[in-house]
Amino acid sequence: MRIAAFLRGLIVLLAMTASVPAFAEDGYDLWLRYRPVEEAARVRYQPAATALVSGASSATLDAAKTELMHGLTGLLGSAPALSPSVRNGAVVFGTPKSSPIIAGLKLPLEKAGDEGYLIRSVRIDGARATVIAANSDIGVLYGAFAYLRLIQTRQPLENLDIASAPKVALRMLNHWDNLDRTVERGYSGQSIWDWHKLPDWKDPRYVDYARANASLGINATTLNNVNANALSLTPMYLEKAAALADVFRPYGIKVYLTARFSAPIEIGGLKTADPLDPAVRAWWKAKADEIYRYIPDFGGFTVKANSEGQPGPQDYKRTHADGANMMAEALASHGGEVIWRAFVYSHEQPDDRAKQAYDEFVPLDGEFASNVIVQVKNGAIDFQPREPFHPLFGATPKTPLAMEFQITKEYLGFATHLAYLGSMYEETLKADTWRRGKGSTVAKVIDGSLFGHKRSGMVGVANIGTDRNWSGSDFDQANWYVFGRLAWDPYLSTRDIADEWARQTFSNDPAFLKPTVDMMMGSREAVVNYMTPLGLHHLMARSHHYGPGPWVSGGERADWTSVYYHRADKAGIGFDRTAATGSKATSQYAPQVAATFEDVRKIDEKDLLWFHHLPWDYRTRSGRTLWDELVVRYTGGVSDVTAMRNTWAGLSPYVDKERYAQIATFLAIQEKEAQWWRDASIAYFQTFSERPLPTGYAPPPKPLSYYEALSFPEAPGI
Ligand code: GCW
Repeated sequence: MRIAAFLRGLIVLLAMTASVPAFAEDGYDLWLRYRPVEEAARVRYQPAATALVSGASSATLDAAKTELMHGLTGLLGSAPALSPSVRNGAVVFGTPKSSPIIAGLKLPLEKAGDEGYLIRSVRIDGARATVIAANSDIGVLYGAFAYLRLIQTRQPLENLDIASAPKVALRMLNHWDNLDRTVERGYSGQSIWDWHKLPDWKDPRYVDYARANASLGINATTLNNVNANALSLTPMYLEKAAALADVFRPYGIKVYLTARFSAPIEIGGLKTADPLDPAVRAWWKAKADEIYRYIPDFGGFTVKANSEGQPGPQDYKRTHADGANMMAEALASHGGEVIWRAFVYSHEQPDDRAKQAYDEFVPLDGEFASNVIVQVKNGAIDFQPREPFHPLFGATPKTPLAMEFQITKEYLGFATHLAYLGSMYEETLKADTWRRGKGSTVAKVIDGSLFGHKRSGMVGVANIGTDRNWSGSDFDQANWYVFGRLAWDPYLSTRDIADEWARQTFSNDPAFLKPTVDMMMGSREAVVNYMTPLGLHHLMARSHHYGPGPWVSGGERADWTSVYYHRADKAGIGFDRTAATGSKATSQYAPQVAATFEDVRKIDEKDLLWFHHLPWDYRTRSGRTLWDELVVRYTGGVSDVTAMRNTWAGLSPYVDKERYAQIATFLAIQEKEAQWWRDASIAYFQTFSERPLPTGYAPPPKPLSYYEALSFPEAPGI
């Protein structure tokens, strides 16, 4: 996407008269394609954007200027003039400090906050102009992207009066990237961080990564895997991380690193990592001081401790608060913070895994230092296609929380299945915790408003890799996009975001948009149905998690098997988590929520078997037995994918050949794998239900033993 290359491409494009879709695209440009608008739009837009008027410069304001220049040139077919003064069609951008013109306008910039922006149509000395104004340089850059989005999505450029400021302070990606460039649960190639060649070779891709994130307002990135390697805190790697931080700084993105709890032993030569040991505390303090010498605006540490074999404070009989506070103290004088993950559970603990994080963290509420944020996965197990919201949301009034969503599709079909995660994110954000009465939504916990926290966060486990299209598939780019947009404003409609994304990524043609957005909005529910309908969860194959494995049992830990979760037997299926007869996980929710989850007559059937073990003949609301309903849902999930394929087949006129073809093929893979999930799951559960399939529903074509024997030792992402 470098400018020269882009302009060359543009000339070629303009020289030819064929329609845009005929040109192959490889997805590299993401939603920042800036392809020429159609003639009618050009005539409408061009008079509003003939010149760029900037003021004093800075690295960030220069990035805004470059983006506006690049974007407007691409969209409108000619470069805007760089003008020192305002004339008709001027786009004036800056802060009151950088631009005397903006200072003179006395705009209501309080609406923009520290990071937001205003975009307004104004008259300056009689000339019609547009201002992109902010209190900070980064706000101007965000405003520049928002302005270009208006054109890319064909919004009017007249009478603009837009004010936007992020609702969530920390908007962060977590890369589960290892120093050897493998990516845990990554399905889009290798890590984009070329550690070996850093710090000298700074891949131009890093700039495009920063641009894409800044276009959404993402302002932080944890570069490395939470299953951490202490080496990343050694000088050699700090120098490399510093090089990345230098690239990202103009784009408002702060670098964070994961901190391995046992680092004082592994790279510090100490005998212990006990957080209350003075030598350990001194080591972390010195380490923090050292990091800030490399990266003066270092964000802080992201920590996974005492979870899935990672070291942590409990190894020394200390609490998570002891561990987090030790690191927080080391970072505090530099303005850094600790993002401490609540994804903790142990197989030595006999209680329901879904309850463990709540039991661990609720008693610690009030004990965390003020620069600690606790990061909580959307649900209590692990990024399943559907989970009820995590009971920790709203349960720790004194502790600011960050939402952790998974963007990479570990449990939703890797890179090939089309699953727009917007609907899943929205479902969690809109869930009502009832912790301060009706309307205490998860979104209000996450933006800090429910309990008045200034800092809180939204974190996404990235799906970015070296694949030319960044995310493994074109539609997976939408998941990065929707994550970022929701981090900025968790109240946005994810249908609107899908529409916005599809316009920028493919086409503004209504004949393309309606079916595409409908397909995206239904796609996650299709996955839920062909993998884990009715509240079932954790049914995937062992270890690599590719494909169905409801039969997974035995092995080193019960909580890594499927039978632990579905509990199917001759009597029925589902995990009894009720207070009356089960694990009592329902009691971890506010009484109003608990009462709904507890009662089979009140619970939404989407969560039925998450909380209840029910007989195969239990009557679901459709009137069908539970067994029949299960088969109907599994089968419906597959037919939904068939329908998606058909939809896509009708959209070839609107999409360039290369992207069209890959998506079509991926949908075919998805259909095949959906069928596999359905058949294998039905074959397996039928051994318990001992019932025939409802009339008209085809039996699995192969015996259960066939599905059980399938093996994929080299599946990606481990
Ligand atoms: O989802 C599970 C994954 C692990 C991951 C872990 C976590 C980074 O299977 O690969 O480890 O969650 O979130 O820590």
